[in-house]
Amino acid sequence: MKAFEYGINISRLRKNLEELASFGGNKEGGISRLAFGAEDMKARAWLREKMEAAGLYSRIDEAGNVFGRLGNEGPAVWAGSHLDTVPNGGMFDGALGVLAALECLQTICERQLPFRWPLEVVAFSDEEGTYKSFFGSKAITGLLTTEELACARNMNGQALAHVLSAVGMDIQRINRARIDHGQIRAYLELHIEQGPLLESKLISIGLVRSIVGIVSYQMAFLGTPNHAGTTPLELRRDAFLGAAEFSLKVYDWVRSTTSGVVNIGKVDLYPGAFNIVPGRARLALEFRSPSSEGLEVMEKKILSLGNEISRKKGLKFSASKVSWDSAVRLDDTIIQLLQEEAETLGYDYRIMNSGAGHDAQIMARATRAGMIFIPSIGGKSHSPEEACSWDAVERGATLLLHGLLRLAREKKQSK
Ligand code: HGY
Ligand code: MN
Ligand code: MN
Repeated sequence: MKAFEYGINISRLRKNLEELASFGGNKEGGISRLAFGAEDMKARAWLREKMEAAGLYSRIDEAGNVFGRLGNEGPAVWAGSHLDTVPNGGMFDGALGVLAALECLQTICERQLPFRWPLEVVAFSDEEGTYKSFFGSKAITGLLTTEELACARNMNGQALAHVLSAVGMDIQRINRARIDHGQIRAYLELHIEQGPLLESKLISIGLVRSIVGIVSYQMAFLGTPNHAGTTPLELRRDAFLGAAEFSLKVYDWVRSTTSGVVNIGKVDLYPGAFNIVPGRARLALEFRSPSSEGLEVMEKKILSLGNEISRKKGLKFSASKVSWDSAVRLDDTIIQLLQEEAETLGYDYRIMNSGAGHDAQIMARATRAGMIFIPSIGGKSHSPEEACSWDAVERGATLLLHGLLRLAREKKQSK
């Protein structure tokens, strides 16, 4: 069969992406479809209907992951991503991987393209970490500990256990979502690049070799709240000034010394008034590195800067680890296979690393995992301005289809 006979239906995929964007869409053009919120739950129900209409068998597991299957029992080839977004995010991050996978299976089904192994679309829960990063893929692979589940909270302090029961789920049953790794033959994820590289080099496709490691911490500087008019500057123990000095020193050190990045994405001052010297400053901080050793070095230095600066300023410092996800290398045989398919299709490609986290980095611990990137316009993501061209979407989804068919037609055992 020639390459063009395998084409997906880009108008249908576009319509589905635009429809999904209405769940949680706001007036500024952004999307807030936070995990387990009302819009996320509506989107899951919508996806299940789409799956059934496409001729797939759909189900939802104990962790809220949504599946759509084509074919019978037995080890399956998976493709997907996530439906949840960051606050005020864009319409492609996650959604593209899920809906392109659905489009591929629908194409295979309606054109009756032959395959040996079943195929499965998956939409993982809470990839963005509203409560727990990679929650759904970790539940499936059995990587969530009871302790992690008990500690998982959102930025407002609401517990995961509480939100799950509000949507009819049960934290005690999450471990039932675990799937025997032998049941997953391989996993593919299509995603926007979320960075500037492909666009700047005019390259159509990225094939991912490794995914960055990510660590997040809640940190606090504690000082003394006091009157902002009467307390002399030199006698204050201002928690904000500790946090500010710490932030600048951490950024300088990371930039000058490491190959990683750091971000302080949320700062809360307490009590929070014009006329009160801040008694407490809370920071949500994450850092990333392409290597595990890099993460360890960064953790040590960042914590020691927190302690050093707080001591110097007469403050107290506390730090509590929220998550640690190591860097992973994706499967070389999958990269090779996608490379061959890209060449058949005449797509130019580049093998590259991902600075963003993805469910593929969790799935890589259970099966052969691979990722396809398409260019992000202006390199923007986690923002309402996130965009990519429909031609790029079509190329990415077509390559996904070709990759899935190769994997679903394999003769030999995968491992
Ligand atoms: O934060 C990340 O890298 C991903 O978008 N969840
Ligand atoms: Mn994201
Ligand atoms: Mn994503």
